[in-house]
Amino acid sequence: MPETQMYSVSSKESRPVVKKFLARPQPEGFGATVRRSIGRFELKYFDPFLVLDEFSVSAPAGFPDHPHRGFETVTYMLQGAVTHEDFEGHKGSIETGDLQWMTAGRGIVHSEMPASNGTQKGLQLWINLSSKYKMIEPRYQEIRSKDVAEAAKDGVNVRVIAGEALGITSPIYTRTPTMYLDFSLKPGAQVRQPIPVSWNAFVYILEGEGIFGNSHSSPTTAHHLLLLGSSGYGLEVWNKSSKSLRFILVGGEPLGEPVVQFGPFVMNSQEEIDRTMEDYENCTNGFEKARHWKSESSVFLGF
Ligand code: FJE
Ligand code: FE
Repeated sequence: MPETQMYSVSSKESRPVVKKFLARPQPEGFGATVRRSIGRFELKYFDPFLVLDEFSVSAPAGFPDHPHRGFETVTYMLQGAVTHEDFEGHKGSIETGDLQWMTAGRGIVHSEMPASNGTQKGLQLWINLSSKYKMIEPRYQEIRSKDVAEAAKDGVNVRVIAGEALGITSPIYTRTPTMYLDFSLKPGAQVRQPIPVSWNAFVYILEGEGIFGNSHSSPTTAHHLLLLGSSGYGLEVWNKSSKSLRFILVGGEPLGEPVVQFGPFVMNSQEEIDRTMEDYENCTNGFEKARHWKSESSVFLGF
């Protein structure tokens, strides 16, 4: 058999799971809790992904006024609602199933606080921007739950946050090429999802237990992150349990650039970080409107 044909056979197989992490709860922000899987010590960066937090927050805790520069934050609500307010007057609440795709670019200062009583839960993913886009104008893309692209087939439901699945495409524009899929599989269901070659990809399990990559492997349960290897056409998943399985599958094109991070600032060099801290301190180069701004929730809570 010619070599190319042999490779095309193996490329029909699933990407393997090469690493598995359990994300344990840790304090973050002001009295909030996150299960951080990407962005912690053992996995500082999974190009182009900087942070994946499964957050849980109840009033009066939250994430009061803070800046961002050089990347995008994607907030996807799982339960309850979060109110965001930024220094340009952009304000609103995102509720269960809603999505906010924020391109911080050269600078955003905002607060993210619980919108109601009870526990608010969601996912926040930080996606790095390439050097040529780090200083672009900030931009929001927001989608209400009812407008999220969704498809169902043979016990599989997918919500397409970014990219394409089961013939459905998300309207979200991703500056860094990204796919973000929210899958629910009924007991006995199975799915095969292509992933672009050369992209990094991971799974984070939200509910239930699933078998990923190899049908003979042992099941993985909620709050685990699975890093996928680079061989194979995509991912194959089986729900052999008696409960439904929910997980996200996220993939992105690696940037292959140096990353220098200082908290919510992510640039390519220490020099750029130093300049960013000056810009934030002096309210320049994108942080002008931070000078006289405080979010209403921070004023209300006395921050
Ligand atoms: C933070 C910088 C930040 N995880 N999950 C430093 F941007 C944040 C921050 C968040 C955050 C917000 C939401 Cl809504 C959900 C998050 C980090 O705002 F906590 C620190 N310490
Ligand atoms: Fe933020």
